[in-house]
Amino acid sequence: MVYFSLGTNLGRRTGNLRRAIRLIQERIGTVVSQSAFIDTKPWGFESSHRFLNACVGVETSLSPREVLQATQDIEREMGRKRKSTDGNYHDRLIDIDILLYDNLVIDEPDLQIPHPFMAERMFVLKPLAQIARNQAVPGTGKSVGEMLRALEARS
Ligand code: PH2
Ligand code: MG
Ligand code: MG
Repeated sequence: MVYFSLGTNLGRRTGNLRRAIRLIQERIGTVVSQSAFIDTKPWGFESSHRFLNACVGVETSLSPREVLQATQDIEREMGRKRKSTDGNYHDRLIDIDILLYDNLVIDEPDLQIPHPFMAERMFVLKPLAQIARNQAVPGTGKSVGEMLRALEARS
C-alpha cells in the first residue's frame, strides 16, 4: 500500500487532481481511498496562487522506485516544468509525493519514505488523516492522527 500527497496551484486545479488520480489508477495500481480536495494557502513560499491538495491510498505491485518513476512520468506528461531541486518551491500544475509505502523506511538522495516534511505540513496530514488516521508512520512512533494532533497543538 502506498499513500500519495497531490498538490496543484496552477490551471484548472480540480481537473489536474482528477487527471493525476486517473493516471495513478492506470499505471500504479488500484486507488482504494481518496480524501476530499482541500483548498490551502502556499506553504514555504510566497505565491498568489492557492493550492488544491488531496491524498490517495493505492494498492500497488510496483516497487518504491518504480512508483517514483511513474509519478515523475505523470508529472512531466501533465506539463510540470520546474522541480524544486534547489530547495525553493515553485508554482506547479501537479506535484505527486510519496508519503508512505507499507512500513518501509527509505533514505536515499532522491527517494525518502516516509516523506521527510509530512509532520510539518497541515496540507498533507489533514487529508491523509481522512483516509489513514490509524496508519503508523514508521520511524516516528506515531500514527497519522497523532502526528496531525501534534502539529495542531504547535500551530
Ligand atoms: N507543496 C510544496 C510547498 N508548499 N503548499 C501547499 N499549500 N500545498 C502544497 O502541495 C505545497 C505547498 C512542495 O511540494
Ligand atoms: Mg511536494
Ligand atoms: Mg514533489
